[in-house]
Amino acid sequence: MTTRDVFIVSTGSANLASVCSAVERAGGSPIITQDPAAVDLAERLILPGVGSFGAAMESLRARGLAGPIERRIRENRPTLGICLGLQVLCASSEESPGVNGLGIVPGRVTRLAGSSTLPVPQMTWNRVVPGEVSMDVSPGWAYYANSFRLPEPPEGWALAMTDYGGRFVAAIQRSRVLACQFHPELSGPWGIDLIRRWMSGGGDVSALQVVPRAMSRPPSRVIPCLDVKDGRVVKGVQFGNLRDMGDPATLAATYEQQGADEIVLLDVSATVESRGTRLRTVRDVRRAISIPLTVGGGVRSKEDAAALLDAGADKVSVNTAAVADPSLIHSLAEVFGRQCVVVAIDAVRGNGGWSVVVRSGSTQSGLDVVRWAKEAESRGAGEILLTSHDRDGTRAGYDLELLRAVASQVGIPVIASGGASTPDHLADALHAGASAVLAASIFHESEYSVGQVKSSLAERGVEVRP
Ligand code: 0VR
Repeated sequence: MTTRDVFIVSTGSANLASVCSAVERAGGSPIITQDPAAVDLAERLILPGVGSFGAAMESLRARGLAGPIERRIRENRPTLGICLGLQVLCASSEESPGVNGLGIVPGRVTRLAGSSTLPVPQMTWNRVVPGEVSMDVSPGWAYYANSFRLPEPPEGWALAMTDYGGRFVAAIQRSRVLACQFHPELSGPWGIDLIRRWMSGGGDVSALQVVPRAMSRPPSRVIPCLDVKDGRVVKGVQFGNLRDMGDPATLAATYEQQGADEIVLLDVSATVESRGTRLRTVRDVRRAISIPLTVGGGVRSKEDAAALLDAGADKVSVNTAAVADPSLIHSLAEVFGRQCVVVAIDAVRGNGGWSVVVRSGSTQSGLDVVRWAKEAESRGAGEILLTSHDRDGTRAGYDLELLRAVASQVGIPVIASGGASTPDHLADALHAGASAVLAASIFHESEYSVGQVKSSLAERGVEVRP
């Protein structure tokens, strides 16, 4: 075992490729395992987790992993829990009544309250503020994807807090055991540095005496979209006349450096044969960035989703297949957790409202957009990616009435898409109720960098991650 090995518990449905990529960027050698002996002996262990509390605990117990994990944590051996990996250390969770957690941290995980301005799941960046006792977590911005959290800090642990309609535990640390509710592997360089400090035995991070600023509305996210056809980024107008715009991994890395909060990769290749190309593209983009990656286009089943998550996606987007079989939404949310499931809806105006089009805008579904968005939420969607087909690529701005109509009816984040060409367009969409703004042309044509757009948004009173 070299001193750079980091063992990662395979929980079956976690975003393992993202965790492996982050460990490599932090200078470690990731090794995925579900062997109880390896979990027992590992010098360093990461326990990632997406999905439900009950399913995770059932899986850990069924595979004989709960005991070795509990033992090494009680011995304070280097262990990093991520998201659900923090929650399973607790006694229980509202998410899965009757299921016992590992019980190392007293306390019950409860559901985020949310509000009209704070959608649940929390799918955005938020401030992390360490407490008085020094720990590997420094003050900064972290990416969250959670509907549940530990509200009360446990005794005897160093502590960092976040506020999302009320304070909750962002991270806890005791000796070399660190557990984060946020995703350090998706929190850019700040998150990689945190993983590096944890791997090396801790760094000199100054503790802070402040409490997190109360958050009444999460920062808005700016999300560049890479429409990819046969391994190349393309761009068209109303989904047609596609032009080559460059290499996906190169563009994604550029956008992350400019301050992008997430990347959406949309496979618009027509043929099924291109699915292999798609996985290679996802792996290349995953290796190039350490912010959340959503992949869509042609996702028709749990197997398609699992392949994309294994290749490096953190979320999958379903569009045509969900209209054809709405039960797909629930089955994806059940296996991967709703924070992994984005329902993409392409809308065209008509008859005083909007109707859903599928197959890249070529086919009318007969569904009303607002009703379909509400049904998608009720079936387990974590987010809605709402594209105006009429506005796509036209640079005429988002369809603001469409955004207001949907965002006022659902409690999950709505991502605006289609038509942006100026920072004002993005500000208008966010003021219309979108939680995030997706754009392609404005960035691919290099008229504005992501950083310039975010600066303009801040000047217009929109809270963004700096
Ligand atoms: P912009 O208006 O350039 O910001 O476009 C944003 C967004 O609408 C597009 O990136 C994307 O949703 C367009 N979608 C599809 C497609 C493009 C080509 C072929 C198919 C599709 O099926 O969504």
